Amino acid sequence: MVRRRAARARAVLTPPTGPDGPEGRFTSPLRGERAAARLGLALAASFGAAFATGLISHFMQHPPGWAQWPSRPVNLYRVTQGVHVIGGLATLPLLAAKLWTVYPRLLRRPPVRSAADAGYRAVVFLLVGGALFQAVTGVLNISYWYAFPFPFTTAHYWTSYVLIGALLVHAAREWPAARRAVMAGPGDAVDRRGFLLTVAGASGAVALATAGEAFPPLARLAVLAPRRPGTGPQGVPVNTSAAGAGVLAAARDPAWRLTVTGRVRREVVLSLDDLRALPARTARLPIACVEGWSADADWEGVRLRDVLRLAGVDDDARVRVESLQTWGDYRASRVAPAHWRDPLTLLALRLNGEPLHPDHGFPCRLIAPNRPGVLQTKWVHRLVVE
Ligand SMILES: Nc1nc2c(c(=O)[nH]1)N[C@H]1C(S)=C(S)[C@@H](COP(=O)(O)O)O[C@H]1N2
Ligand SMILES: [Mo]
Repeated sequence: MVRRRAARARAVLTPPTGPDGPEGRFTSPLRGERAAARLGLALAASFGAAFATGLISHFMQHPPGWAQWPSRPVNLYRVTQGVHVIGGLATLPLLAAKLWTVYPRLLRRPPVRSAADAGYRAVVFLLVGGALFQAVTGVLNISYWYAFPFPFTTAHYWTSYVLIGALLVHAAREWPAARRAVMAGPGDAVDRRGFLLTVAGASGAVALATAGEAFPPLARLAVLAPRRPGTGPQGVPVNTSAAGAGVLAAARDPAWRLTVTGRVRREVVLSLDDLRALPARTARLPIACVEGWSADADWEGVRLRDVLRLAGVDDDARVRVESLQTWGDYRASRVAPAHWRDPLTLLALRLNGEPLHPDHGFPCRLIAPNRPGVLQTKWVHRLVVE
């Protein structure tokens, strides 16, 4: 049985034309099974890591009712999303090398040999198409180039299931042949080793040129990163500016108030001076954007839980934090109990020793530990207890 499966896998992998010898185009060391298998293993590992960290990001932003994310460790999301984006970018050279290695097989004639073969070719089509789709949409998204007509997060999320499903089928199917290829003697390995080292070097170079967007010691190398720590007002990058969000006038208006409403024992309305008069707390916390960049900062403000308790809220309440923005996906976010009860969760009034810059959320913005950047709502003006 095992032997028959191996034979079948071999039939799929064996070139349809040309000799089986080293001079055949398909069996050159670089286009051979061994290079393809090694690259496949590396890709499987990085797709697995991207899938796991992607699910973390998705479910942090869309928490199922029965689960709650912890607010600690403070840097958890920063790390998982850094792995997702920087790891994803470092995967691109691997993907390109793998496709280069196997494309004669993808384009072979005749394309389909039997019904089972047709089914498997469809899986390979989903695998290659899914991988390219994730790569292209991911790169465009972190480059702020929204060239596609569909919502990025929804498409990237659902495609990941298709991709991982196809990868599992492909891995199960190719495993025996790949194992044989990797276990076989060294053969003419010199070229192949050089090729694989080049690909690994390209992956490492991409990682080095981007990792500084989340890891400050490498910031100076981050020439490919769209955002770098230390840049932007008050030393912290900005995604949406106050002017871009259309809130500049409302944020500067002296009539600005913070209202705490909803399921509260008494509605509370606070001016900026009222907030400043509450006990001031500090926290060193990162902004960790879903696009992979992150930056540590010193925040000062009042604890969200202190403000909520002024209004009288139940311990298991959820809170909707609303900004002055009247449009846009990030104009509000929900805070679950684990986060609002955390003493590090602040309504920040100051950043790195100065009053918040308008682009960072003046007069008041949410900052909480272990939370995606999209949920760190700026220009807050209403807390609605649900
Ligand atoms: N109201 C509002 N809050 C927002 C956003 C927004 O567009 N509108 N962008 C979010 C995103 S995507 C990130 S990464 C952080 C960035 O915060 P910063 O601009 O202060 O660095 O703010 C978040 N808060
Ligand atoms: Mo973000």
